[in-house]
Amino acid sequence: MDTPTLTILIVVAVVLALIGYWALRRRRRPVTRIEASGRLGKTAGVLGAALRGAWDSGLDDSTWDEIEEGLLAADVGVEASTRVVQALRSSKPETADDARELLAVLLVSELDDAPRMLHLDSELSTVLIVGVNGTGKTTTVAKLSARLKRDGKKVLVGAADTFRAAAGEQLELWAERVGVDVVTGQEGGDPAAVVFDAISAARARGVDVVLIDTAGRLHAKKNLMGELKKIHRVAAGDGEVDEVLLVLDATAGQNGLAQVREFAEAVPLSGIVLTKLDGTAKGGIVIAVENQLGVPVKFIGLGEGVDDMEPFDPDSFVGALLERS
Ligand SMILES: Nc1nc2c(ncn2[C@@H]2O[C@H](COP(=O)(O)OP(=O)(O)O)[C@@H](O)[C@H]2O)c(=O)[nH]1
Ligand SMILES: [Mg+2]
Repeated sequence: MDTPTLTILIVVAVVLALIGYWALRRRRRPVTRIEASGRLGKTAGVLGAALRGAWDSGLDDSTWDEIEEGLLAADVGVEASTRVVQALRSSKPETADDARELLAVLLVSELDDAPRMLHLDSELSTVLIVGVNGTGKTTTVAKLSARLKRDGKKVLVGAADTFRAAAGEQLELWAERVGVDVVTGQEGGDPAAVVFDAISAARARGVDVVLIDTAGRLHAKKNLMGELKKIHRVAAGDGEVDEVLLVLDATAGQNGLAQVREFAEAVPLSGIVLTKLDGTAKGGIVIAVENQLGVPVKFIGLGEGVDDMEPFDPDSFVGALLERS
């Protein structure tokens, strides 16, 4: 064999090997795997269980109705559920296994493909945590600071929920437990002033990331939104706020979604932290949230402890929903 032929053969062999390796890797990412499934609590396997009857009776009209009902019951939302079932149906899968695999693909494709990591590239990065009272903002600040600290970042938290003294104390307690600096204000004081102080302190101490906890009382809505805008302005300084994360309680379902539209109008959201997924069987809300707010879910809350938060991964999450117990 002459040299050019040999070269071509080697190149072809390498390309084939690469394609094979790639295909194997794709196959090895089974949609039914999730490390977090144990922690997802009631949500894990919720669709798998609801749909067991649908698959087992063979694929006919009632199957598609049952799937749609299952998706709606899991809080996926009407629009996305209809879209997914229509696509599934019109693709005419021949076996229940094919249909289940396609359902997973369709559900994942309903989710945002925007990057889900935090963008904290500034010399001093600022993260604003906003959302309705009781959704888990303060806990999320604690969880995020623990995670960032683990990544080697120097973190400072600012308690800009000055509405209740207890809110500042709660954050102080967390900060102490996690081992990060905290700046608090006077009860009833101007929250934007706390933000200013927190950022000044962070700059002076060579901090990498400042996390700002805010108040979320909805009964003073107008006031709250004005306050948030001011907080955002102060946090941005001459630049921009690196991340504005909306904390949303998964157990509040579609109602919770309706409540947060005003937040999205008041400040430019960059991500969502969906909390309390351990306490609901309606994990499909992730899909409704992204569909309706157009902002990626970056983290999911899976408990009250400081380590009970994970980055959101669409493949493994959908896999866990569809798990068959
Ligand atoms: N089960 C569960 N509880 C959570 C989660 N996140 C927060 N909580 C609880 O929800 C309650 C309100 O949390 P908090 O951080 O004070 O909410 P905030 O008012 O938005 O600051 C507390 O009892 C938290 O322990 C979560 O992911 N799972
Ligand atoms: Mg709070």
